[in-house]
Amino acid sequence: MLDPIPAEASRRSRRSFLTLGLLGLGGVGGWAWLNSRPAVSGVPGPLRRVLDFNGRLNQAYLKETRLAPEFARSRASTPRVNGRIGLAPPLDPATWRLRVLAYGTDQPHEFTLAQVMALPKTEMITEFKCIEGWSVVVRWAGVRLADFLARYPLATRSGRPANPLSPPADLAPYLSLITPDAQYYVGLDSKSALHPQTLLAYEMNGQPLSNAHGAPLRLVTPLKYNIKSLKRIGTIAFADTRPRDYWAELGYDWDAGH
Ligand SMILES: Nc1nc2c(c(=O)[nH]1)N[C@H]1C(S)=C(S)[C@@H](COP(=O)(O)O)O[C@H]1N2
Ligand SMILES: [Mo]
Repeated sequence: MLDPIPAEASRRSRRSFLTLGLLGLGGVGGWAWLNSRPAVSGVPGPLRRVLDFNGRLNQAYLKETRLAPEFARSRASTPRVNGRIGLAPPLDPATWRLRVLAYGTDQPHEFTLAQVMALPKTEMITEFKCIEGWSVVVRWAGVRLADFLARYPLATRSGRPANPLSPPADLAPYLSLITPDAQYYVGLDSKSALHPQTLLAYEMNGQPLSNAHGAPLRLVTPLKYNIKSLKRIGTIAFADTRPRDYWAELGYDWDAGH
């Protein structure tokens, strides 16, 4: 392993300070506020009930976690294109599928973009931070990974909807994301994967994602450096041990939190 990047140390103290402030915001009020974000209507009743149930569980969970700060819409701008690993092959959105391998069985399930977009839409305006030292506020829209895994229960051995309170033996401890060509790959712990600000994003600043920014679907997780926000998702899989991670293999912190 290489030494930790020097900038990491100075961010630590700022992080504990922010955490204190956000604990106050991040409780039930934070959840209610997050839930008041625009969501698509027309979600079938039973599905909405599953998601509401999941939301109530998340509410309890959120008391013990933190939210990344959100910003005014006027602060949002478009980040530079950074990192093109895994984006080289041409991609036809019409034939693209999100492949998800069910935990425990590795049985593949395929989803069209329309199926993903049929789930409740979540918007967030968060800071997008690169380990190179720049950061930009971006308005993202997509589907919470937690909502996806509540509707399509592929992250648990039992086949029950995944939520942060799922018994540890039932819920996969790790999740892996891989580009269709397998050139870029990222590992996430389940707590981060099910965090309410972890999105399967399909819009940046009100526009469909461009190819260079990760069309048709990318991850966004504002609690982590951007190295975890994989563009152009091909496959999601689950694992019992830390999955391979492109930048961790080059010496960066596997968690990459900030
Ligand atoms: N597939 C893929 N995703 C990726 C990368 C990459 O090289 N390939 N780079 C990461 C890094 S380091 C950054 S800073 C962001 C940049 O996202 P953007 O191009 O949308 O600004 O994407 C992340 N996701
Ligand atoms: Mo980055």
